[in-house]
Amino acid sequence: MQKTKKALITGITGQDGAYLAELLLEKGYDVTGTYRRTSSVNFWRIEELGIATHPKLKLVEYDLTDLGSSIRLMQNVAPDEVYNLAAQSFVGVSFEQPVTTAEITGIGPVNLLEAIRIVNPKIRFYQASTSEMFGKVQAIPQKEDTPFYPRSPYGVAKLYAHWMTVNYRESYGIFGSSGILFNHESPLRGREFVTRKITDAVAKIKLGKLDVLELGNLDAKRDWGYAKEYVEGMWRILQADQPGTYVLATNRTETVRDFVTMAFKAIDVAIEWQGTADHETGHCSRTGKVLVKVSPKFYRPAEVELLIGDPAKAVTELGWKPQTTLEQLCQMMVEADLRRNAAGFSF
Ligand code: NDP
Ligand code: GDR
Repeated sequence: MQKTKKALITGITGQDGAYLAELLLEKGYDVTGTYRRTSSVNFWRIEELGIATHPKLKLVEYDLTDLGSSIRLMQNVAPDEVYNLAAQSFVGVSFEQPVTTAEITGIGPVNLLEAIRIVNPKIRFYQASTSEMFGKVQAIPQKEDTPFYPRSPYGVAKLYAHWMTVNYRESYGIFGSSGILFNHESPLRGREFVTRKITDAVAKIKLGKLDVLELGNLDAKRDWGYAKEYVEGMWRILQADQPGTYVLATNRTETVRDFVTMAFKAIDVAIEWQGTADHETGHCSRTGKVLVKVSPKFYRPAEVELLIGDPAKAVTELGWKPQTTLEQLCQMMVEADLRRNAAGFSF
């Protein structure tokens, strides 16, 4: 009989952690998920997925910045696979808190790598790398061998963790793999990120709970996929025969403005755009009412203007393929936010 596999997921309270836990439980894994000690712990995502009290899911308190507890965690859980999803993951905040971001997002993963090296170098390790490492892009589309040029403290911190994963693979033979994941969204996305901010606002506008949606740079282009499919890619990355680096992306890019238009279309409102830069506004084509406004307070000190990823390596080597279109994803997010806002849900 095959032994039950044990997985450790850091950051189970986040979007990807919740979906990955759901996937691994479906696959029969014993899953340990870590959450941070805070004044009010937030399990809304795993509760919404209906897995919070699953008998094969164990939740443990842990902070990625603590080496000692990383070692004890590895000893106590004795996992076969570790998925490091924990991070200070919001690019905007990383400009205001660069040191904290470096400690959590950059050095944090090294605590886990050290713990693996000390406790059991056979443990497989997944690092959540990011398209933000490409930053000011050096090639279109971006692939595994495209040179990096991060444009935020978050991107720089992630690049350090990415190279440390490669370094532990080459120095100690640890099965350390990196997924360079492009933006992936879902109804479980945090409301600070632009897609969910938009779909939540569109739902509130529809329900008469908000007048105007204020956004920053509407020209930024992103390659947006569906988070549930991306966590499946993470799992495939750790099932490969050899450790490596893989891009997961859709190979389609759209502007923030396009996503706004798409989200309003999901509630049958056509948006007309007027003005430029700081003065651009989006109007309802039927009533003329201003529904979207640019507010420079959401601009970043340095911006990543264009991301589009080529997932060919993951498609060929892992059999991974994105399926959900951006229109379907956007519709799904707007519908979820309409349901939640109608029910007074506040996350
Ligand atoms: P979220 O921001 O939704 O989740 C981040 C998780 O990390 C949360 O559970 C958070 O806990 C936890 N965390 C933060 N700081 C610490 C710490 N010091 N110790 C332990 N845990 C901590 O991110 P996503 O789920 O969207 O992303 C998952 C990972 O993938 C992140 O590393 C992100 O940077 C990376 N990534 C994400 C992409 C995306 O498009 N979603 C694309 C590429 C990479 P708490 O709930 O307490 O804040
Ligand atoms: P990103 O995601 O920075 O790509 O990082 P985010 O959704 O925050 O921004 C995407 C683009 O939209 C522009 N934008 C705004 N962004 C936010 N949050 N709020 C606004 O009001 C707004 N207006 C315009 C941004 O300037 C940017 O260009 C996400 C995170 O999940 C990272 O952890 C992950 O590594 C990358 O995706 C890939």
